[in-house]
Order: sequence, then structure tokens, then C-alpha cells
Amino acid sequence: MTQISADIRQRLEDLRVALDDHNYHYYVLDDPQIPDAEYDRLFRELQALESRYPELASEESPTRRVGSSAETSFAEVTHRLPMLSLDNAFSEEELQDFDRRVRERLGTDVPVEYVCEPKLDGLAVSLHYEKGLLTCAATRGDGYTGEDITANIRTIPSVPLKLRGSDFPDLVEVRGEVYMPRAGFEKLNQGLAAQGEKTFVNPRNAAAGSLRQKKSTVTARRPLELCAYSMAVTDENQLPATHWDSLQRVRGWGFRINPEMRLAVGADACLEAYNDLMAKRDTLPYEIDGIVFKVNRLDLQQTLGFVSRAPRWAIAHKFPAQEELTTVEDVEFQVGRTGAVTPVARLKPVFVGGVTVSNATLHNMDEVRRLDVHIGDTVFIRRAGDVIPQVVKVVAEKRPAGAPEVTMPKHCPVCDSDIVQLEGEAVARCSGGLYCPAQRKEAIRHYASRKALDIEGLGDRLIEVLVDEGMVATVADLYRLTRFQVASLERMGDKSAGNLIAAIDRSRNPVLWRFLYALGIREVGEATAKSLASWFGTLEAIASADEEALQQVPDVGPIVAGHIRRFFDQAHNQETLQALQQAGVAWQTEQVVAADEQPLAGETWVLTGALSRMTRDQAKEKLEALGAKVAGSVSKKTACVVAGEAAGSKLAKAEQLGVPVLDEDGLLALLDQHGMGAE
Ligand code: JCF
Repeated sequence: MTQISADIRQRLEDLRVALDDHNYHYYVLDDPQIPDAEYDRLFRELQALESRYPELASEESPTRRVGSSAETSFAEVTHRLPMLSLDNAFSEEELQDFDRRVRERLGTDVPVEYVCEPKLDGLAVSLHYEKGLLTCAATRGDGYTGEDITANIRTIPSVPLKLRGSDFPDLVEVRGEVYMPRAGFEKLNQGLAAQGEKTFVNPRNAAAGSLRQKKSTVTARRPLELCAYSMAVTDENQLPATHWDSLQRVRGWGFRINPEMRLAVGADACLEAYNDLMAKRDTLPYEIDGIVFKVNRLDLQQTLGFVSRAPRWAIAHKFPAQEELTTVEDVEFQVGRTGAVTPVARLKPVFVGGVTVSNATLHNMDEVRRLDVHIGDTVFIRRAGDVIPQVVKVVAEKRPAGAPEVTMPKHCPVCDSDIVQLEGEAVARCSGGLYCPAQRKEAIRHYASRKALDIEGLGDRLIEVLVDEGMVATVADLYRLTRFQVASLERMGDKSAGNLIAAIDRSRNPVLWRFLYALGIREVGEATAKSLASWFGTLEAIASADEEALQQVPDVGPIVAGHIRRFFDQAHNQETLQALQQAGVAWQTEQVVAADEQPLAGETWVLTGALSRMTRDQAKEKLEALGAKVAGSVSKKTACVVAGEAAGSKLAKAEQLGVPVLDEDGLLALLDQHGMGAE
């Protein structure tokens, strides 16, 4: 056996104590003492020492929180003291009744003091500590026997493996709720959904599913927390006088105690606590389903005793449910402002999470298939916090015979254009972008935007008003607006009306690429519009090109070609183009640069420094007309850097990487050579 120096033993012990402490500050007090990176360094140092000296291993080491991949079966454990459940109160009256019964049994008129605490929506667990070390953790089960889940519980960072301090009895049981905070739940479900897997209906089920894992490594990756709510010791001399004080002791041992916990004297004060907590419910980072009131004095608890499964000294006053069952009466399809077609479930109205819900989004067809929703199905609706209502589960057993499947329509329910869903994409879209009333405002906004036709003064608010007032339905209608009409709008002066009409007029003869870009064809950005324009020269040529011809253009692949083809195939889009022409919009034609005249096709160029005989934008357009892409930064892949006066770091970088450099004269010579010299 190797001799292990005292220094190493000491370092190992110091690391364990330090990591335990940081864990405690981070997970229990929510008050980290060191940055994550520093924690990771200490953790790795401890891991390294432990693997080097296996004889120094310890069950309580912070490194053991990662769990084990060995499969455990959950042995039965009998609770030394039964784990009771709580009676429920569903109304103010039921709470008043509870308080009256308590006082009657105690034979007192004096208002009783209660501890009020949020009722976390998780799972009750019992934790046994012997001489300060966690020895056994169990589920509630039926209240008398539960399952041994020690291996899984040990992975939860807010569960002390070792009690803090020294002020604890030899044998102590701490009870609490294991729960999954909202944020962790959302993240877990997003991950599951992304893999097409079944998601958890709510954080409670997620916590239960995570604790039931046979491999504790799986549990270790689930964001679970523990909040302690009571302690039980067999030695009654060790009990403080009140529940409140006993929880302060539990806190001192390193447990998280709910920070919302407070004291209330009498039923009215309890109701106030109920209302206060209810108002806070949506802002808490975890879900609660009510508030628990417990008689504070332990001697009074003793006097009150139990009925069957529940103590007479406690009650849970429930909040409105966040999940209810209802039926899907229909599924309709909504078209968003960018053309996304979304399935929406029309529901038999149901009161859930404090409001009446009659619609729930189904997001997209992948989600419809994942949930397997049919029309007529009974579904779980969940509305938690201020989140929009969700369909979280279908009750397959309740599906009526012949319940129709949900299918995506072939045509837009708003404008009847084709609906297109590309392979590998979750979202289906209406292809009537220029015409579809659902996409009107967005289409006009894009058409008028700076890089498109740059119609000054036609902002979002004005577009909103023009469309809502029925003055403009498609971009073609812009050109029929009169100054008088515009001036009649609220908060529009005659002068700004005149300016707008003039700006619209100025956009009547756009260069081809800008006009093409302005049409808002999916995935046809500025660069693609430029390539298409200089390749085909006219809009008519682009509109009649087949997908194969479109794909000859540098940068245009099968997907973009498909988008272009479909755009021009929609009758309504064609009508709008004709309407634009009739309204006097005449897009220009462009000098065609044939394939063999695109000498820079596939190359990336960079412009830097000041040019004297043309602007950078002009240089960029000319290079693009020759097929080059113009980028902003230099890399190994850059074909050439054009360096004007006072070029700086980009020039230096080019020289360092051995990228060819041209000065302004060199650029002009190149452009001349290809018939693109100064006009
Ligand atoms: O947070 C809870 N879900 C919770 C459950 C809190 C408590 O104080 C409880 C409980 C279940 C039983 N107390 C008992 C006695």
C-alpha cells in the first residue's frame, strides 16, 4: 500500500468541506460564494485526488452527487412514524370550519397561531440521518411503507449528505418535498420534445419520474430540489416548543426552508396569507397548489392528534387548479404575419389556472403528431403562470370512435394560396406573401424598408392605420393613395402627407434587385436578389425560369429555387405584380452578366480603406455583378482584399495570411477589363 501523506489527506478533506460549503451556498441559500469556473476547478481537483487514492473514497464526498449507472430496485421501507397526508380546504368557509374545530377541540376562544407555508407541488420524502449522515431516503408511498430511493436522493444538491454543525440528535428524520422548479421543467421538456419524446405533463410528474429512475445518473441530471417542511425525532426531549422553531433547527442543519413561510394568528390572518401567496403564485420559481396551515405549538398538535390519515392540526387550502380536462371541438389553422400556418385547438371552454380557456395553440404539425391529437379528443389543458394555455396530453382511452385526425390544409384559410411545408421544417407557410390579408402589414413593411424600396415615412404605425382603414390592401394600392386621403388620417398633417406621396412616387422605378428583394420571397435576401437580377436581367425572365434554370445562379440552391418558383406560381402574387405595373411601377432591367462573364463567381472579396474614385458601395455592387461576394472580414478563404487609403488591420491581416491585395488602381483595371469601368 502506498503511503499517503498527511498533506494529501488534509487537502482532500479541505476540498470536500469547501465544495460542500459552496454547494450549500449555491443550492440552499441561493447565494454563490465563488464563480462556477472556480467551483469546477476545485471539483476536478477533488475528483483527481479521489481517483488517484481510491482508499480515501467517501460516500459523503461532493463528487458522489453525479450518481451511479448501476440499476437499483427500490426496496420497501416502513416509516417509523406514518407519513400523513393533509386534509384540504377548497373555500374560505372550509378554512374557517377548520379553525373553529381546532379551537373547539382545544377548548379555547383565544386565536390560534399557525405556521403558513406554500404547498409545493412535488413529492413528499423522508430522510433519515444517523450521527449526522444521510442513511436512508424514502418516498411517502401509502403513508406507512414507501420505497427506498436513497441513491437517487443523494444526487439532489440541496439535500445535505451530512448535517451541518453539531447540534443534531443521533437519530433524526427530516421530511420535505422534492420538486422541480419551473425553469428546469421547461428546459427538460424542450429537450424531450426536440427528440420527439414524450414530455412530462407538469413539474410534479417530472419530479416523480426523475425520482423513479433506476439509474441515479439520470436523476442526477434532472433539476430537482428539496425543501424541508418538518422534522421528527424519536427522543421527545429534543423537540422545541413550536413547529416554527423546529424548522429553524432544520435550517441550521443545512436544509432549504421555504422563504415564504410566515406566522399568522387566527383564521382571518390565514386568509390574508392565502391571498398574499395567491397574488405571488405566478412569480414564484416553482409551482405550488395551495398553502399549508399548521398549528404552531407542538404540544397543541399533540393534543389535537390525527384522524385516519391526516393530522387534525393542519390543513391545505388549495388554489385554483392549473390543469383540467376538456374536449377538442375542432382544430383550426391560423396564418401569422409572416405566413406561418399554426394549428389551434378550439376547446370546450374550461376554467383553468384562474381563467376560462377556449383555445390552445398546437404550435405545428410535429406537435400535433407528438401529442396525437384528434378532433373530439379529451385533453389535459394546462395554464401555469402567465404562460399561454397548452395541450399537454391526450387521454387516449376517451377518444370517441371515428375521431378525425388533424390534417394541414393544402390552401391558406385566409387567401387560398398554396400552403408549403418543406422537408425538415416544422413550420408550414402560406405562399401568397404579397397578397394574403394575414401577411399584408408585414409585406408592406418589408416592401417599404430601407434596403428594399426605401419609402421614407412609411413606418409600422402608418402601415397599421392604412391597412386598418381599408385604404391599402396590397403594395400596389400604395401608388393609388392621394395626398388628400393621407392627410385625412388622424395625426397626419398635409405636409407629411405630401412627403409620403412624394416618397412613394420616388419608388416607382426601382432597380431590379431592390424590387425583387422587396417582394419578400422567402430566403431571397439582398445578395440573392442581386445575383438573380444580374443573371436574368428582367423580372419576367426570373418569373418564368424553372427551378433548374434558377439553380444556375450562384448561391441559389434547390430550396431557394423552390421558394422563387412557388412565389411566382401563385395566381394572387401575379395579380399583385400586374396591379403594380398598372399603378405605374416600372422596375428596371439590368445588364445581364452571363456565367462566363462572372469571373469572380464563388470568390469572397473584402473592401477596406477609403477609395477616391468611387464609393465603397459602388465598388461592392460592381464586384457583386462580377459574381463575387463582398464580406466584412478577412480570413484564409478571402480571395482578394481591395485596400484603399489608410487601410488598417484588415490589410495587415491579409498580408499575414498571404491573401492577395489590390489597390484602387488595380481594382479599376480589373473592372475595366470586364467592361465594368467608371460610367
Ligand atoms: O409542500 C408540501 N407539499 C407539503 C406537504 C408541506 C407540508 O408542510 C406538509 C405536506 C404534507 C404533509 N406537511 C404534511 C404534514
